[in-house]
Amino acid sequence: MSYTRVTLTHSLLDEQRRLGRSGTFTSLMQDIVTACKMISHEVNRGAMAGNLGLAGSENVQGEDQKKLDVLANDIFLRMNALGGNYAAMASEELEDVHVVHGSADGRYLLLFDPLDGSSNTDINISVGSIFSILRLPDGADPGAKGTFLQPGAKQVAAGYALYGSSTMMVLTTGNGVNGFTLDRDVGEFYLTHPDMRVTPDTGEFAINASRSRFWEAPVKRYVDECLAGTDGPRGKDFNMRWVASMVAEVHRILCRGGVFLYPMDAGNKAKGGKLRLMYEANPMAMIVEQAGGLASTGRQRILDIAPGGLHQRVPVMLGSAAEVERLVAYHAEYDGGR
Ligand code: P6P
Repeated sequence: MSYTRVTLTHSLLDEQRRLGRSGTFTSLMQDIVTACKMISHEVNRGAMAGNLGLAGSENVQGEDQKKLDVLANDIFLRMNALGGNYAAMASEELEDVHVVHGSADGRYLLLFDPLDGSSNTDINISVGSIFSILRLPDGADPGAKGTFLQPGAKQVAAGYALYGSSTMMVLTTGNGVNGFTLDRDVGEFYLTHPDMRVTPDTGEFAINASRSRFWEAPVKRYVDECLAGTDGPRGKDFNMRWVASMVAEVHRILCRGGVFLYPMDAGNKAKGGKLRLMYEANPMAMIVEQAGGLASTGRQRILDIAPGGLHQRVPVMLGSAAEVERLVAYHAEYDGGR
């Protein structure tokens, strides 16, 4: 039935015509889409292509790189340099900025986590790629880290690819959120989830509960109330999920609501938290807010954070608006001594 569906390119062109925009977004997205198709192919080949296991190297985060981390990073860098749209790129896997030489007319910056959730690659659980697009400010040095340190509210587009039971791309250019599914036989992404919305209420939360001994009081209060179920202050039962793949958690929230928490806690406070602001929290916050949800540190809207470093980590609480509002209220009560 692919012939009856709208392709990702057509969907972007429709949006540009409707919004009177230039042809920028279509060309900006083309190389990202090709990179994600290539990564999907390599992830899906898995053991058959010898793609599993460790690469024998560490990334800037001090994390052991999987072979697929390195492969996905190389694919993103190479494919997105070809289109000439990007003046420079920043990756979770690289300490420094990657300047795109010869990209004289590159007016954008691309930031990405090439393979998020890669601890799952060897156990065949969903992983994904996350990307964020910023403008190159006039006269700015594309090779300077400071050029990238723009608040998430400045993103012109954000999205992710989810390499799951099907490969999907979810994308926002600031005018809602659309989901596309890859038809491998045709090699095209087709619009299958138009205008994705996060339900304001939910009965499902996602957190790594093995860290409960480290949590701050407002987080513990929130989770304990969910666990108390119908007999507790929430008066209803909750379900819990934890995939250890942010892309999979966010996608579930876009599909059926929910709240995802990776708080800063006593165990990761020295690093500022677990998730990275520039290429994990910011793009996911833009997507969730564009779908009617909220994204906060518990004390600040994520998209308002003035970045202090390219690999800065932040607390993340995002998803159904009523739940994030509750978490923010609990943090305010705690900070206010109430
Ligand atoms: P933990 C994956 O490494 C990641 O950055 C997110 O995708 C995921 O939500 C989180 O870390 C998982 O963390 O502590 O459960 O391994």
